[in-house]
Amino acid sequence: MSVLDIAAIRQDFPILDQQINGYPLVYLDNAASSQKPNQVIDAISDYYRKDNANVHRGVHRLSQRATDAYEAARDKVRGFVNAKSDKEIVFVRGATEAINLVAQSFVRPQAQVGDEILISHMEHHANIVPWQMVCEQTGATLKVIPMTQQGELDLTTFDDLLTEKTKILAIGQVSNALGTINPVKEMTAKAHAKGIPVLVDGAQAVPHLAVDVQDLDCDFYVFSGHKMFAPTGIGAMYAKQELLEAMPPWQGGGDMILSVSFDHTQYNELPYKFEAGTPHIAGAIGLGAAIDYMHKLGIENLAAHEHQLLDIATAKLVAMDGIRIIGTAKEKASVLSFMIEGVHPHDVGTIFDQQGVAIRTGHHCAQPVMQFFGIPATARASFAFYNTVEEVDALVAGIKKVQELFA
Ligand code: C6P
Repeated sequence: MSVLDIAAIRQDFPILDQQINGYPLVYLDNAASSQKPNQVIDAISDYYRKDNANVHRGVHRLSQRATDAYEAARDKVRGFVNAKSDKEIVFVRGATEAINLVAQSFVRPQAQVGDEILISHMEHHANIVPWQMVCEQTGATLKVIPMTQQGELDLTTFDDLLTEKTKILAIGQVSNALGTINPVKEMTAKAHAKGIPVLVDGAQAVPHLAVDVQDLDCDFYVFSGHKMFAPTGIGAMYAKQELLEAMPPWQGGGDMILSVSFDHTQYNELPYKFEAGTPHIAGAIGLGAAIDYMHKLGIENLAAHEHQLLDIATAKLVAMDGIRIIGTAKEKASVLSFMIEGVHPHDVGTIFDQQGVAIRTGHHCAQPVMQFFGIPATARASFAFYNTVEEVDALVAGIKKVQELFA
Protein backbone atom coordinates (compact mmCIF):
# COMPACT_ATOMS: atom_id res chain seq x y z
CA MET A 1 0.00 0.00 0.00
CA SER A 2 2.89 2.34 0.60
CA VAL A 3 6.18 2.92 -1.17
CA LEU A 4 7.75 3.02 2.29
CA ASP A 5 9.07 -0.09 4.01
CA ILE A 6 7.31 0.56 7.30
CA ALA A 7 8.74 -2.52 9.01
CA ALA A 8 12.26 -1.31 8.22
CA ILE A 9 11.42 2.24 9.29
CA ARG A 10 10.13 0.97 12.63
CA GLN A 11 13.58 -0.52 13.29
CA ASP A 12 14.84 3.08 13.43
CA PHE A 13 12.51 3.83 16.36
CA PRO A 14 13.69 1.72 19.33
CA ILE A 15 10.95 2.98 21.64
CA LEU A 16 8.24 1.37 19.52
CA ASP A 17 9.56 -2.10 20.28
CA GLN A 18 8.12 -2.62 23.76
CA GLN A 19 5.19 -4.13 25.58
CA ILE A 20 2.70 -2.16 27.65
CA ASN A 21 0.53 -4.21 30.00
CA GLY A 22 1.53 -7.31 28.05
CA TYR A 23 0.49 -5.83 24.69
CA PRO A 24 2.75 -4.42 21.97
CA LEU A 25 2.88 -0.65 22.24
CA VAL A 26 0.63 1.06 19.69
CA TYR A 27 1.67 4.70 19.73
CA LEU A 28 -1.12 6.88 18.36
CA ASP A 29 -0.33 10.10 20.23
CA ASN A 30 1.91 11.66 17.62
CA ALA A 31 0.15 15.02 17.58
CA ALA A 32 1.18 15.49 21.21
CA SER A 33 4.77 14.42 20.57
CA SER A 34 6.30 12.09 18.03
CA GLN A 35 8.95 9.42 18.62
CA LYS A 36 12.59 9.89 17.65
CA PRO A 37 14.60 7.71 15.26
CA ASN A 38 18.09 6.41 16.10
CA GLN A 39 19.48 8.92 13.61
CA VAL A 40 18.23 11.79 15.81
CA ILE A 41 19.19 10.13 19.09
CA ASP A 42 22.67 9.38 17.70
CA ALA A 43 23.17 12.91 16.40
CA ILE A 44 22.45 14.29 19.86
CA SER A 45 24.61 11.78 21.68
CA ASP A 46 27.47 12.20 19.16
CA TYR A 47 27.36 15.93 19.77
CA TYR A 48 27.63 15.45 23.54
CA ARG A 49 30.30 12.76 23.16
CA LYS A 50 32.50 14.59 20.66
CA ASP A 51 31.73 18.26 20.09
CA ASN A 52 30.00 19.72 23.16
CA ALA A 53 30.90 23.36 23.81
CA ASN A 54 29.19 26.74 23.69
CA VAL A 55 28.55 28.32 20.28
CA HIS A 56 29.64 31.66 18.76
CA ARG A 57 31.99 32.24 21.67
CA GLY A 58 35.19 30.23 21.60
CA VAL A 59 38.20 30.15 19.35
CA HIS A 60 38.90 26.60 20.47
CA ARG A 61 38.18 23.63 18.25
CA LEU A 62 35.18 22.22 20.13
CA SER A 63 33.41 25.55 20.13
CA GLN A 64 34.04 25.90 16.42
CA ARG A 65 32.67 22.43 15.75
CA ALA A 66 29.61 23.06 17.93
CA THR A 67 29.03 26.37 16.12
CA ASP A 68 29.38 24.74 12.71
CA ALA A 69 26.92 21.99 13.63
CA TYR A 70 24.43 24.48 15.12
CA GLU A 71 24.57 26.72 12.05
CA ALA A 72 24.39 23.73 9.70
CA ALA A 73 21.15 22.78 11.50
CA ARG A 74 19.82 26.28 10.90
CA ASP A 75 20.52 25.89 7.20
CA LYS A 76 18.66 22.56 7.20
CA VAL A 77 15.64 24.28 8.75
CA ARG A 78 15.92 27.01 6.10
CA GLY A 79 15.83 24.38 3.37
CA PHE A 80 13.02 22.49 5.10
CA VAL A 81 10.65 25.47 4.91
CA ASN A 82 12.31 26.95 1.79
CA ALA A 83 13.21 30.29 3.34
CA LYS A 84 15.48 32.57 1.32
CA SER A 85 18.16 33.06 3.96
CA ASP A 86 19.45 31.62 7.24
CA LYS A 87 18.92 35.10 8.67
CA GLU A 88 15.19 34.38 8.52
CA ILE A 89 15.41 31.31 10.80
CA VAL A 90 15.37 31.92 14.56
CA PHE A 91 15.75 28.97 16.91
CA VAL A 92 13.19 28.98 19.72
CA ARG A 93 11.92 26.51 22.31
CA GLY A 94 8.90 25.68 20.20
CA ALA A 95 5.77 27.03 18.56
CA THR A 96 4.55 28.53 21.84
CA GLU A 97 7.67 30.59 22.37
CA ALA A 98 7.70 31.73 18.74
CA ILE A 99 4.11 33.01 18.90
CA ASN A 100 4.87 34.87 22.13
CA LEU A 101 7.91 36.39 20.43
CA VAL A 102 5.85 37.67 17.50
CA ALA A 103 3.09 38.88 19.82
CA GLN A 104 5.47 40.85 22.02
CA SER A 105 8.04 42.05 19.54
CA PHE A 106 6.00 42.58 16.37
CA VAL A 107 2.38 43.24 17.35
CA ARG A 108 2.55 44.78 20.82
CA PRO A 109 4.67 47.82 19.85
CA GLN A 110 2.22 48.83 17.10
CA ALA A 111 -1.19 47.78 18.50
CA GLN A 112 -3.50 50.41 19.98
CA VAL A 113 -6.98 50.67 21.41
CA GLY A 114 -9.44 49.84 18.63
CA ASP A 115 -7.01 47.62 16.70
CA GLU A 116 -7.87 43.98 16.12
CA ILE A 117 -6.00 40.67 16.17
CA LEU A 118 -7.62 37.96 14.08
CA ILE A 119 -7.39 34.24 14.94
CA SER A 120 -9.76 31.33 14.36
CA HIS A 121 -12.10 29.27 16.52
CA MET A 122 -9.94 26.15 16.13
CA GLU A 123 -6.64 27.54 17.45
CA HIS A 124 -4.49 25.83 20.04
CA HIS A 125 -4.20 27.83 23.29
CA ALA A 126 -0.66 28.76 22.16
CA ASN A 127 -2.24 30.77 19.35
CA ILE A 128 -4.91 32.33 21.57
CA VAL A 129 -3.43 33.30 24.93
CA PRO A 130 -0.38 35.28 23.69
CA TRP A 131 -2.80 37.44 21.66
CA GLN A 132 -5.13 37.90 24.62
CA MET A 133 -2.11 39.11 26.58
CA VAL A 134 -1.28 41.65 23.85
CA CYS A 135 -4.92 42.77 23.89
CA GLU A 136 -4.72 43.32 27.65
CA GLN A 137 -1.47 45.22 27.22
CA THR A 138 -2.60 47.46 24.36
CA GLY A 139 -6.38 47.70 24.40
CA ALA A 140 -6.66 45.85 21.07
CA THR A 141 -9.54 43.41 20.54
CA LEU A 142 -9.37 39.70 19.69
CA LYS A 143 -11.53 38.66 16.73
CA VAL A 144 -12.33 35.05 15.89
CA ILE A 145 -13.05 33.45 12.51
CA PRO A 146 -15.99 31.09 13.13
CA MET A 147 -16.09 27.46 12.03
CA THR A 148 -18.72 25.06 10.76
CA GLN A 149 -20.03 21.81 12.26
CA GLN A 150 -17.57 19.95 9.99
CA GLY A 151 -14.72 21.85 11.61
CA GLU A 152 -13.94 24.00 8.58
CA LEU A 153 -13.37 27.74 8.75
CA ASP A 154 -16.22 29.97 7.61
CA LEU A 155 -14.31 31.77 4.89
CA THR A 156 -17.12 34.17 3.98
CA THR A 157 -17.11 35.62 7.46
CA PHE A 158 -13.31 35.60 7.32
CA ASP A 159 -13.42 38.07 4.41
CA ASP A 160 -15.54 40.45 6.47
CA LEU A 161 -13.25 40.18 9.50
CA LEU A 162 -10.23 41.44 7.56
CA THR A 163 -10.41 45.20 8.07
CA GLU A 164 -8.11 48.20 8.28
CA LYS A 165 -8.11 47.62 12.07
CA THR A 166 -6.57 44.13 11.78
CA LYS A 167 -2.94 44.15 12.96
CA ILE A 168 -2.23 40.48 12.30
CA LEU A 169 -3.92 37.29 11.13
CA ALA A 170 -2.61 34.35 13.21
CA ILE A 171 -3.85 31.03 11.93
CA GLY A 172 -3.08 27.34 12.38
CA GLN A 173 -2.29 25.38 9.23
CA VAL A 174 -3.52 22.08 10.71
CA SER A 175 -5.84 21.89 13.72
CA ASN A 176 -4.51 19.67 16.51
CA ALA A 177 -8.00 18.90 17.82
CA LEU A 178 -9.79 18.30 14.50
CA GLY A 179 -7.12 17.59 11.92
CA THR A 180 -8.53 20.24 9.56
CA ILE A 181 -6.05 21.57 7.00
CA ASN A 182 -6.80 25.25 6.59
CA PRO A 183 -6.27 27.06 3.24
CA VAL A 184 -3.52 29.26 4.67
CA LYS A 185 -2.10 30.26 1.29
CA GLU A 186 -5.42 31.68 0.09
CA MET A 187 -6.07 33.27 3.49
CA THR A 188 -2.62 34.89 3.43
CA ALA A 189 -3.26 36.32 -0.04
CA LYS A 190 -6.55 37.81 1.13
CA ALA A 191 -4.95 39.31 4.24
CA HIS A 192 -2.06 40.73 2.23
CA ALA A 193 -4.48 42.31 -0.23
CA LYS A 194 -5.52 44.48 2.72
CA GLY A 195 -1.95 44.99 3.97
CA ILE A 196 -2.37 42.63 6.95
CA PRO A 197 0.63 40.51 8.04
CA VAL A 198 0.12 36.79 8.64
CA LEU A 199 1.51 34.29 11.15
CA VAL A 200 1.01 30.61 10.40
CA ASP A 201 1.17 28.14 13.29
CA GLY A 202 2.70 25.12 11.57
CA ALA A 203 3.10 22.95 14.70
CA GLN A 204 0.79 20.22 13.37
CA ALA A 205 1.63 20.78 9.71
CA VAL A 206 5.39 20.22 9.54
CA PRO A 207 5.25 16.49 10.40
CA HIS A 208 2.76 15.89 7.58
CA LEU A 209 2.98 18.47 4.79
CA ALA A 210 5.82 19.86 2.70
CA VAL A 211 6.07 23.53 3.66
CA ASP A 212 7.24 26.33 1.37
CA VAL A 213 7.12 29.70 3.12
CA GLN A 214 7.91 31.56 -0.10
CA ASP A 215 4.96 29.92 -1.81
CA LEU A 216 2.67 30.54 1.19
CA ASP A 217 4.07 34.08 1.35
CA CYS A 218 3.27 34.21 5.09
CA ASP A 219 5.23 36.70 7.19
CA PHE A 220 5.85 34.33 10.11
CA TYR A 221 5.83 30.52 10.22
CA VAL A 222 6.38 28.76 13.55
CA PHE A 223 6.78 25.15 14.62
CA SER A 224 8.13 22.79 17.30
CA GLY A 225 10.73 20.11 16.70
CA HIS A 226 9.25 17.47 18.97
CA LYS A 227 6.21 16.85 16.79
CA MET A 228 8.48 16.18 13.80
CA PHE A 229 10.72 13.47 15.26
CA ALA A 230 13.21 15.92 16.83
CA PRO A 231 13.82 16.60 20.54
CA THR A 232 11.66 18.67 22.85
CA GLY A 233 12.77 22.20 23.71
CA ILE A 234 13.70 23.20 20.18
CA GLY A 235 11.66 24.75 17.40
CA ALA A 236 11.97 27.43 14.80
CA MET A 237 10.44 30.68 13.74
CA TYR A 238 10.67 31.75 10.11
CA ALA A 239 10.10 35.44 9.53
CA LYS A 240 10.65 37.67 6.51
CA GLN A 241 13.99 39.37 6.87
CA GLU A 242 12.68 42.92 6.54
CA LEU A 243 10.28 42.32 9.43
CA LEU A 244 12.99 40.87 11.66
CA GLU A 245 15.25 43.83 10.85
CA ALA A 246 12.55 46.24 11.99
CA MET A 247 11.46 44.32 15.11
CA PRO A 248 13.05 45.01 18.51
CA PRO A 249 14.61 42.03 20.28
CA TRP A 250 12.31 40.15 22.61
CA GLN A 251 14.76 38.92 25.23
CA GLY A 252 18.10 40.49 26.13
CA GLY A 253 21.33 38.82 27.18
CA GLY A 254 24.42 37.19 25.80
CA ASP A 255 24.85 36.40 22.10
CA MET A 256 22.16 38.84 20.95
CA ILE A 257 24.54 41.82 21.20
CA LEU A 258 27.49 43.25 19.29
CA SER A 259 28.62 45.53 22.11
CA VAL A 260 27.36 46.51 25.55
CA SER A 261 28.13 49.48 27.77
CA PHE A 262 26.02 51.02 30.51
CA ASP A 263 25.09 53.81 28.12
CA HIS A 264 24.27 51.84 25.02
CA THR A 265 23.88 48.31 23.67
CA GLN A 266 24.25 47.50 20.01
CA TYR A 267 22.23 44.46 18.98
CA ASN A 268 23.64 41.59 16.98
CA GLU A 269 22.80 40.94 13.35
CA LEU A 270 20.04 38.53 12.29
CA PRO A 271 19.10 35.99 13.38
CA TYR A 272 21.18 36.26 16.58
CA LYS A 273 19.34 39.41 17.68
CA PHE A 274 16.50 37.07 18.65
CA GLU A 275 18.56 34.31 20.28
CA ALA A 276 19.52 35.62 23.72
CA GLY A 277 21.53 33.29 25.93
CA THR A 278 23.05 29.88 25.27
CA PRO A 279 20.73 28.10 22.85
CA HIS A 280 19.60 24.46 22.83
CA ILE A 281 22.55 23.43 20.67
CA ALA A 282 21.98 19.68 20.91
CA GLY A 283 18.30 20.20 20.19
CA ALA A 284 19.03 22.17 17.03
CA ILE A 285 21.42 19.44 15.87
CA GLY A 286 18.72 16.85 16.60
CA LEU A 287 16.21 18.91 14.61
CA GLY A 288 18.63 19.00 11.69
CA ALA A 289 18.98 15.20 11.89
CA ALA A 290 15.19 14.81 11.93
CA ILE A 291 14.93 16.96 8.79
CA ASP A 292 17.59 14.80 7.08
CA TYR A 293 15.62 11.72 8.08
CA MET A 294 12.33 13.05 6.72
CA HIS A 295 13.99 14.13 3.48
CA LYS A 296 15.55 10.70 3.06
CA LEU A 297 12.13 9.04 3.26
CA GLY A 298 10.44 11.77 1.22
CA ILE A 299 7.89 14.04 2.88
CA GLU A 300 5.33 13.27 0.15
CA ASN A 301 5.72 9.55 0.89
CA LEU A 302 5.24 10.12 4.62
CA ALA A 303 2.15 12.21 3.97
CA ALA A 304 0.69 9.63 1.58
CA HIS A 305 1.11 6.78 4.07
CA GLU A 306 -0.38 8.74 6.96
CA HIS A 307 -3.26 9.86 4.81
CA GLN A 308 -4.00 6.27 3.91
CA LEU A 309 -4.04 5.34 7.61
CA LEU A 310 -6.35 8.25 8.38
CA ASP A 311 -8.72 7.24 5.58
CA ILE A 312 -8.78 3.60 6.68
CA ALA A 313 -9.32 4.50 10.34
CA THR A 314 -12.01 7.05 9.50
CA ALA A 315 -13.92 4.56 7.33
CA LYS A 316 -13.76 1.94 10.10
CA LEU A 317 -15.00 4.33 12.78
CA VAL A 318 -17.77 5.69 10.54
CA ALA A 319 -19.01 2.09 10.09
CA MET A 320 -19.23 1.52 13.87
CA ASP A 321 -22.30 2.23 15.99
CA GLY A 322 -22.12 4.75 18.80
CA ILE A 323 -19.10 6.64 17.48
CA ARG A 324 -19.12 10.36 16.78
CA ILE A 325 -16.17 11.76 14.87
CA ILE A 326 -15.33 15.33 15.85
CA GLY A 327 -13.86 17.08 12.83
CA THR A 328 -15.05 15.93 9.43
CA ALA A 329 -13.45 18.52 7.18
CA LYS A 330 -12.74 17.56 3.57
CA GLU A 331 -9.03 18.29 3.97
CA LYS A 332 -7.53 16.62 7.03
CA ALA A 333 -4.14 15.44 8.28
CA SER A 334 -3.25 12.76 10.82
CA VAL A 335 -5.82 13.51 13.54
CA LEU A 336 -8.91 11.46 14.33
CA SER A 337 -10.88 12.86 17.27
CA PHE A 338 -13.88 10.88 18.42
CA MET A 339 -16.43 10.23 21.17
CA ILE A 340 -17.80 6.86 22.21
CA GLU A 341 -21.46 7.22 23.17
CA GLY A 342 -21.99 7.07 26.92
CA VAL A 343 -18.30 6.93 27.83
CA HIS A 344 -16.12 9.79 29.04
CA PRO A 345 -13.00 10.17 26.85
CA HIS A 346 -10.73 9.81 29.92
CA ASP A 347 -12.17 6.34 30.54
CA VAL A 348 -11.58 5.57 26.87
CA GLY A 349 -7.92 6.57 27.22
CA THR A 350 -7.44 4.49 30.35
CA ILE A 351 -8.95 1.35 28.82
CA PHE A 352 -6.88 1.86 25.68
CA ASP A 353 -3.74 2.10 27.80
CA GLN A 354 -4.58 -1.22 29.44
CA GLN A 355 -4.31 -2.67 25.93
CA GLY A 356 -1.06 -0.90 25.09
CA VAL A 357 -2.70 1.74 22.88
CA ALA A 358 -1.53 5.31 23.54
CA ILE A 359 -3.97 8.02 22.51
CA ARG A 360 -4.59 11.48 23.95
CA THR A 361 -7.79 12.33 25.74
CA GLY A 362 -8.85 15.76 26.92
CA HIS A 363 -9.41 19.17 25.42
CA HIS A 364 -6.07 19.08 23.57
CA CYS A 365 -5.30 22.67 24.63
CA ALA A 366 -8.12 23.77 22.34
CA GLN A 367 -10.95 24.42 24.79
CA PRO A 368 -12.91 26.72 22.43
CA VAL A 369 -13.18 23.76 20.03
CA MET A 370 -14.72 21.65 22.81
CA GLN A 371 -17.06 24.52 23.74
CA PHE A 372 -18.16 24.79 20.10
CA PHE A 373 -19.12 21.11 19.95
CA GLY A 374 -20.59 21.16 23.47
CA ILE A 375 -18.31 18.41 24.75
CA PRO A 376 -15.77 18.29 27.61
CA ALA A 377 -13.10 16.40 25.73
CA THR A 378 -12.42 13.96 22.90
CA ALA A 379 -10.37 10.82 22.44
CA ARG A 380 -7.75 11.58 19.81
CA ALA A 381 -5.74 9.14 17.72
CA SER A 382 -3.01 10.78 15.67
CA PHE A 383 -0.86 8.99 13.13
CA ALA A 384 2.76 9.17 12.07
CA PHE A 385 4.47 7.43 9.16
CA TYR A 386 5.70 4.57 11.38
CA ASN A 387 2.14 3.53 12.21
CA THR A 388 0.61 0.52 10.48
CA VAL A 389 -2.77 -0.75 9.34
CA GLU A 390 -2.52 -3.36 12.13
CA GLU A 391 -2.32 -0.48 14.59
CA VAL A 392 -5.49 0.98 13.12
CA ASP A 393 -7.04 -2.44 13.83
CA ALA A 394 -5.80 -2.17 17.43
CA LEU A 395 -7.57 1.19 17.67
CA VAL A 396 -10.81 -0.37 16.45
CA ALA A 397 -10.37 -3.32 18.83
CA GLY A 398 -9.85 -0.84 21.66
CA ILE A 399 -13.11 0.90 20.85
CA LYS A 400 -14.96 -2.44 20.76
CA LYS A 401 -13.48 -3.33 24.14
CA VAL A 402 -14.66 -0.03 25.63
CA GLN A 403 -18.13 -0.56 24.18
CA GLU A 404 -18.28 -4.09 25.65
CA LEU A 405 -17.21 -2.86 29.08
CA PHE A 406 -19.78 -0.07 29.07
CA ALA A 407 -22.61 -2.08 27.44
N1 C6P B 1 -0.13 20.59 20.65
C1 C6P B 1 -1.17 18.48 21.22
O1 C6P B 1 -1.27 17.44 21.88
P1 C6P B 1 4.52 23.46 21.84
O2 C6P B 1 3.89 23.03 23.12
O3 C6P B 1 5.05 24.88 21.90
O4 C6P B 1 5.51 22.50 21.30
O5 C6P B 1 3.34 23.45 20.72
C2 C6P B 1 2.18 24.19 20.94
C3 C6P B 1 1.20 23.96 19.85
C4 C6P B 1 0.90 25.01 19.01
N2 C6P B 1 0.05 24.86 17.98
C5 C6P B 1 -0.55 23.68 17.73
C6 C6P B 1 -1.47 23.56 16.56
C7 C6P B 1 -0.29 22.59 18.56
O6 C6P B 1 -0.89 21.42 18.31
C8 C6P B 1 0.59 22.72 19.65
C9 C6P B 1 0.86 21.57 20.59
C10 C6P B 1 0.04 19.37 21.40
O7 C6P B 1 -2.02 18.78 20.40
C11 C6P B 1 0.36 19.56 22.84
S1 C6P B 1 -0.87 20.50 23.68
